[in-house]
Amino acid sequence: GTIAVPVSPHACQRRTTLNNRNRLFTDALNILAENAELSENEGPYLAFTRASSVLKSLPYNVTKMDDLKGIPNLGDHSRKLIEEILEGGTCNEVQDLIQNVRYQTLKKFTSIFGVGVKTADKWFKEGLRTLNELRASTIKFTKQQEAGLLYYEDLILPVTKVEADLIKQIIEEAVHRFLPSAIITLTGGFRRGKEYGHDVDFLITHREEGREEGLISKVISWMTAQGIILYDDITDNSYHKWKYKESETFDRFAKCFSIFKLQKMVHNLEPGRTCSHGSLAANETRGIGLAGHAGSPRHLTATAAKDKDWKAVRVDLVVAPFGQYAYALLGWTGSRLFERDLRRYAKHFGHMILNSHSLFDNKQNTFLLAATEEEIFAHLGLDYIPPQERNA
Ligand code: DCP
Ligand code: MG
Repeated sequence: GTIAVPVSPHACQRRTTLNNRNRLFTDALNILAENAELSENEGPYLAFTRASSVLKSLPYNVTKMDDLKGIPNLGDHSRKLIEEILEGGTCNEVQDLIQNVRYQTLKKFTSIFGVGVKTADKWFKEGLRTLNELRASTIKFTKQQEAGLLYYEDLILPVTKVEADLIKQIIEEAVHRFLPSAIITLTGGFRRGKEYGHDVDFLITHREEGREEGLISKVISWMTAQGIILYDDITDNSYHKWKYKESETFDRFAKCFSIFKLQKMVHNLEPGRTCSHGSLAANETRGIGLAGHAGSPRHLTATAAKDKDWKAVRVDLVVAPFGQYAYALLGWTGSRLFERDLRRYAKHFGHMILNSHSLFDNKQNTFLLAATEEEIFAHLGLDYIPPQERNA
């Protein structure tokens, strides 16, 4: 008979492509994970996320409980869910959740740029249920939330790979104006081969370390003058203030969370908005008018926003010094669980601290340098996993 290769309990030791053969189960588990996250139950959130992830990595469709023999990361709750779906096609707990008003409302509120679980929960407890109720309320929004509400309808649309590549060209043009040989890399889900994303993530560096300093504000200023930027929030590099032993969720690179104003291409019009509706020419005329007034979209009403010729897209720009580039690239490529398990693996099996800046070896009391992702995996004693197989 064949020798079964054991499935690792660590996402960073599994090859997970986008070809998920167990979507029926992973979709259900993701809903339970999401609900746990919205209730700030970290334990169940991780358990359901890990259960979903291990099923994504399997090279076969699960058709019977026996197919799960020896598969790690599946607790009683997750196994019960799989069994119920195998028997009847659905899971009651998931069906109930989808109908649950708290789940629906928190999911909607946290889909607003700048709104986290705590804020969403607070608004829910105050009796708020819809975006229009939020908009009509006396809530004091942050600048980020204001932008999130203003561009909400665009920002919930998936961003396509074509749009991501277009944004890359725009950023390249802007960056190269100030730093001609800067390197711009598409990271996040698109680097893992995804066709759609919720945003577009970029990493910027330059071979001569130090040349990248101050770049981000120049680039954003120039693009703002071009009318390309609808919102920006720049954070300066604060790595020098960091004690590397602090475990932090966020890195300390110079970065900008932004919203781009992306001109729609004619072939990019959504279905239903064809020439036969007779409004294409009118739209385009109006579109050109709008594009010329970069400052005014903030005051667009929901009605005026419907026929515009541009789309608001969330873009994250991160600038890394060249010596930290490989770590930044690994840290920003994801997936989130892959990153989490890389760090956990480094800590428990290598006695090392991994983050998006560096790898510190506690045994040798030294930083391990790396010019490529391959070298980082080697430092960790892991087989190299390419981005397309990090979709854990
Ligand atoms: N990241 C992380 N931990 C976080 C946030 C981000 O490790 N708390 C890393 C891994 C992500 C990458 O940054 O893959 C980009 O974050 P996104 O939220 O944009 O995630 P993706 O690009 O993977 O998904 P999406 O397609 O939804 O944008
Ligand atoms: Mg992304």
